Amino acid sequence: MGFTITEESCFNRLICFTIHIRKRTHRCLVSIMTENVCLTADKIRSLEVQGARNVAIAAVKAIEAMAHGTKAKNRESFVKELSEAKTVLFAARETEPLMRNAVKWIINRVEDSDERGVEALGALVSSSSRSFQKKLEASIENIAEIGSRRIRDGMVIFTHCHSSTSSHLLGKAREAGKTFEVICTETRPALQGRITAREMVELGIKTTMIVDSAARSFMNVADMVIVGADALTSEGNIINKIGTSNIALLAYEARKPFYVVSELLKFDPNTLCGDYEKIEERSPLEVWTEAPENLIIRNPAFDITRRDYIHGVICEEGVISPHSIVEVMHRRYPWVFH
Ligand code: RUB
Repeated sequence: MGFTITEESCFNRLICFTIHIRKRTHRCLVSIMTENVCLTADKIRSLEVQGARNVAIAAVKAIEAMAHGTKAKNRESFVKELSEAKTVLFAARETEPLMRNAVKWIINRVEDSDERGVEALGALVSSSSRSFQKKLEASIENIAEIGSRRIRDGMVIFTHCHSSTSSHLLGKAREAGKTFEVICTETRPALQGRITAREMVELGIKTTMIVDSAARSFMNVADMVIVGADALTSEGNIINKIGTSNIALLAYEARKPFYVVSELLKFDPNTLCGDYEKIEERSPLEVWTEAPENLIIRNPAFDITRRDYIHGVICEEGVISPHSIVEVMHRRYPWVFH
């Protein structure tokens, strides 16, 4: 099921180390700023930067900083630097297509340009990174605007983990003067539910936090479930924090609508070619630091919720059926398929 965190960080360190060695051998070929990329990758891996959107933004900012401080002497070495940064960032977390799409988009713009000068290419990376961030900003506003219309006074909204997109939507509904309550899970093992709980309380929303295993007991009092997403697949399934699929089943059993709020760029085009989205498996130490020897602990970070349990995907195109994701992607972001 992919790397454990220990193997994964070793893998990342190995890449950074390889870059470092190459840097010493071919002085000036690789910029010192690549270390900044390694630092960002570390923050992403350790969850200091958490949630698909924040991960993608941190990655494009790291690429931008690298391009800004590049010591590359020509186009070829600049492109090579970008490609090395991409490898380091992609390895930081496996289940993050938004980050992959964002970085690929920037690199494609460089590769497609006729510019030869490193300075001009650096400027192109900067403008691309900023324009990507602006697009993300516009998307989250759009999603919040659309999604908040589904929230009515007196509703109880159930949510899981921490999604900046869901929180923004709930904040928007609150801003519109709607009165509703939130139930959030604590989200073992990394407890991201506490981030959601804090945000909701700060927004003045009546909030109840429950342990993950209490989800079924509280589903009956909920009116609607809203969760974020890390990945959207070609079959219309969604991948989000471990436990999301259990909650979707509970919502189905209790006949409560289950909505996913997500930028469309979380779509993984490789799923169309038959690949499965990889599910990151994290360190067992996140689950139990002093576990008995020989105990096997599994700690997958995400799970797959089948489209059959998803009422709708609230995205920048509106509230869409999970079945139509590929079609909408073709229309809105054709470059993802290239
Ligand atoms: C976070 C998580 C979030 C999605 C969407 O997991 O599963 O629901 O990433 O977040 P982790 P956003 O804490 O392991 O990164 O809406 O902010 O993109």
